[in-house]
Amino acid sequence: MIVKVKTAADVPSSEITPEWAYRSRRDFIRTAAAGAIGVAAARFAGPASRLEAQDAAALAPLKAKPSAYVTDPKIDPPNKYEELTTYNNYYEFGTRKGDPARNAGRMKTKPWTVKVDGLCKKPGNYGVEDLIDFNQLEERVYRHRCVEAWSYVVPWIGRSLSETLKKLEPQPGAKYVEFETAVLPGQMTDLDDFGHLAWPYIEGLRMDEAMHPLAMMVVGLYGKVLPNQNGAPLRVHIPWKYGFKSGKSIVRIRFTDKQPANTWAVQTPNEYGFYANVNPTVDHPRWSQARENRLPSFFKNRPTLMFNGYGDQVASLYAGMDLRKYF
Ligand SMILES: Nc1nc2c(c(=O)[nH]1)N[C@H]1C(S)=C(S)[C@@H](COP(=O)(O)O)O[C@H]1N2
Ligand SMILES: [Mo]
Repeated sequence: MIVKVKTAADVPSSEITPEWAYRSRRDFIRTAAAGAIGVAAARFAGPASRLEAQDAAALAPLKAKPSAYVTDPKIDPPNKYEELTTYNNYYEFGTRKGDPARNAGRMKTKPWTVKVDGLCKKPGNYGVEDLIDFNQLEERVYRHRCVEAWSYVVPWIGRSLSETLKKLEPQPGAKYVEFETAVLPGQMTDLDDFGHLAWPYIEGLRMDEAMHPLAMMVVGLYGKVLPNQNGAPLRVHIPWKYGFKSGKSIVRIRFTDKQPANTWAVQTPNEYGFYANVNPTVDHPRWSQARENRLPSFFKNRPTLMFNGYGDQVASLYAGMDLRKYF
């Protein structure tokens, strides 16, 4: 079969789009081409043969109640599904923003086991549906702010993380909770390609942060099961913190009395910390955090909000702390 892929010269100027949209579309075309000529691609191009996007149409619908956790649609309308699922950070599947969408299709998320251990009364191995009640799901629209200064607005489906943690009965000595995320050789395409991060990806929260009602355990997006590139089958989202605090595809929850060694802070301690609260007054050593670009724009078209706009709810968690120090 011959696939005609448009070249730049074929594209009328009316179709000129922002770089990221263009790139994700090009990624899509490449994926489609790899599928159509899969046999030939596998024979001639090693890396191309592993490209495998997930079929979004096949994702099961999820029922969720509306909730009070919403953004003002005039100021923060939800981003399009396509934007949220083709511009991602999930380094286990590659470091370019289009890589996770292109590569994560092979990840098997059923069955899935989450190991629970450490300072709690209910350690053990849990399935996703043991950890979160699928009859009680809520839709929550949250702003998501990456430390890289891009942001988008996401209609997640899930529950407060506290609901899950309460079931596990943390002991009084548990001061922190650590999340370990999946490492799946043969299913994740870039475990070897990226020499900088030591897998597994680890993140953590202080227990009072984790129990805050805004902290969310997420299983869905836009009325459907989470796409793999967004962290299926379950991930957390902590909307007042930089995105790297929100680990994807969680396989272990560990309660501990010591501050977890989170991956990015271990990797680059002069650039990333444990708390990582969104803060426009504390710049990254290599860029300003004063403004952000709300996708699909690539202009820094918005001021960054303290605690990503959730300060009224969460600032009291940090009373007495020097927020400039605990970035
Ligand atoms: N396992 C894992 N979790 C991860 C990451 C990652 O690379 N691996 N990236 C983090 C970063 S930097 C961000 S901004 C968010 C991105 O989530 P999204 O792609 O759903 O927007 O996931 C976070 N969780
Ligand atoms: Mo991020």
